[in-house]
Amino acid sequence: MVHYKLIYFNSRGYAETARQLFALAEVEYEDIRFEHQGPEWPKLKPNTPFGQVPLLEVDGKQIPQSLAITRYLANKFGYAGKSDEDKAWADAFADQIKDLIILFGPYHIAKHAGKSADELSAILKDSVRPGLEQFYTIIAKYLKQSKSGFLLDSGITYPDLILAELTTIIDNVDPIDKSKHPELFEHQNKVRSIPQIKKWIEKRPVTEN
Ligand code: GSH
Repeated sequence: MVHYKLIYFNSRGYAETARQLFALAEVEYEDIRFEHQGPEWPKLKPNTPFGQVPLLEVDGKQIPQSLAITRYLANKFGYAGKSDEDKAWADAFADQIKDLIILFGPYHIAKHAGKSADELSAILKDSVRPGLEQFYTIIAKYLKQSKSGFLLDSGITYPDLILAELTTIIDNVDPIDKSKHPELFEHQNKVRSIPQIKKWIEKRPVTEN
């Protein structure tokens, strides 16, 4: 049996989609977590390929970068898309969502720098929300026309997991207008009510992000 070890800080962050893929496929793995400021990270960092986590170990062989890890697991477990074209579209959705995460960069930097609530709201309003609205409109269009209720007609793929987790996080930071974008919530509920995902969400360690 393949031995998987997923190494990350004690948060959902960049490792959560990989964890959800293990849950969805009901594949066992070691969910190794440590605190950001703890003693483990400075020792591990020089022994990681890119000096960052998450890191996946497959029978001791290292794979870095969250999207590479996610795609690898999605391919292994059957959640990368059925045809080559579906795979390309799944990757395109994942990349589109990654662009959205980049959009939140200035907000995260300001938050970590301890900026006031007013300053954070101004950043959200001026530099995040316009891009966010554009993203919601595009994604909602694909969800509306999907035959499966997931991003692809052929059923769930790994970007559905990324999207559902992200809309949950964003909704906590900057509430999404439910009447304007009902598809995003329908999608989120659809993903989160898959029995394996529901079970994982109920049992996963509670962390801030
Ligand atoms: N593009 C990378 C990915 O998607 O895996 C980003 C990974 C990343 O930013 N990791 C952060 C990290 O390892 C934690 S969220 N920080 C510690 C450090 O750089 O020393």
